[in-house]
Amino acid sequence: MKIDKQHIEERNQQSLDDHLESFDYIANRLTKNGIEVENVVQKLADFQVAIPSWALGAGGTRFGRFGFQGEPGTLEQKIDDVGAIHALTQTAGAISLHIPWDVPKDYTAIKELAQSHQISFDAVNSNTFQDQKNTTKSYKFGSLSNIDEAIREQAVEHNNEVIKIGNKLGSKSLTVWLADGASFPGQTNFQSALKQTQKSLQEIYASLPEDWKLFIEYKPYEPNFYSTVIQDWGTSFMLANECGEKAYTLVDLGHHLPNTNIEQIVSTLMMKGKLGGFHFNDSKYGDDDLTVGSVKPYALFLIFNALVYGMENNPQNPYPAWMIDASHNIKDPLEDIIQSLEAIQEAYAKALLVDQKALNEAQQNHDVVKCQEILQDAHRTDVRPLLQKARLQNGGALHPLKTYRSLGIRKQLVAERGANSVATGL
Ligand code: LRH
Ligand code: MN
Ligand code: MN
Repeated sequence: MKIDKQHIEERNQQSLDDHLESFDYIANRLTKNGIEVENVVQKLADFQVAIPSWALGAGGTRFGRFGFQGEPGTLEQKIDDVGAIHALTQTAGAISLHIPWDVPKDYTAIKELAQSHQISFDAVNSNTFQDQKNTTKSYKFGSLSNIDEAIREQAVEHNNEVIKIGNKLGSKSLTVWLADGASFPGQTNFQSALKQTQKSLQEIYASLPEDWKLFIEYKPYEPNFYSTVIQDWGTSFMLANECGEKAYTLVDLGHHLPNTNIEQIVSTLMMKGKLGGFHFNDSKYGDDDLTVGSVKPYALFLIFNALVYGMENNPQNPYPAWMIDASHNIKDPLEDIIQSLEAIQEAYAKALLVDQKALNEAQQNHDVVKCQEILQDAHRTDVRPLLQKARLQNGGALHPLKTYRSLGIRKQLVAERGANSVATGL
């Protein structure tokens, strides 16, 4: 399945006048305020977010899963889905694979297919939170932290294998997320679990190719409910430092206890040059993996404000790897991802509008009201015409979601794949 560029252009023509009118209005207003609009649009056009292979099908909960018709049943189909999203949004130029859910059979063919969609391979993710068919040891009581050396070795070996697979595809980073922890007090010894994890990560780090990065993800709870070995950014940061300069912390928005100040975490990590990757989603309670920006768009804006500041002021921090990490229980996954991309771009655009100089001055003067006004003024600006302009510039759709629907993409996918196809993953 491939979307014809011509069809996108035809749809764009229908609303081009409306777009130009609204773009002119906002561009004039921003220019008057000293914003270089072209510059903002270019930054938006360049901003690319990886799509995880597991977000293309229906996720489900432990209470059940409601499949979505036309789900991608193979890696090829997953790449096609990302290709469709990218064609419409021009913002999803990469896919992130989870191993062993997505082991390619024919590497050359897979790479060619991705190339034909202008998609690259972002971070590869290892999986030691589920037992695999071809393994003999169980991860029920942990993987990299396990007290049993043979289990740790199996988990390290799996990560090494994932690096090899990623290397053949052109990936440049490995993301490790561990479910390791304890569900009951006394179940594990905190110190030995952490020590073993550090040792195992150092072993994986030793197999990392020169130009690769290791991303260490943290999460406070789930699936273990009493403790998680890598529970917070501090633990991840410490482990990254123990591994070496190619190891970084990965921030997943859903992996924080309620009301955590994530923008402050972002700032600290960037100041220390250790923010490597980012997983976008939104949540009401925990790791809900909801559509980005659907619950707390202002919090997302504040996080982007910290990211923009870091990207402009912290050359010690590499350009972060962006990814959506979402799961869809009741929506068409592709529509959900399109909504997420729009929310990410919106928050980024608004953060780019923040008058950093004025904010700094207001901070120096302890003018708290002005500080808040500066942030809210940027946040209240309707930046959607800027997003449209960036997409138009790259050959995408002015209105990705409307175009997705009017082109009947889901119908085409169902016709091609059937109503009962099931995506591998969560
Ligand atoms: C864990 C997580 C991690 C996994 C993905 C499937 O909650 O965020 O990134 O790889 O979900
Ligand atoms: Mn994640
Ligand atoms: Mn998660």
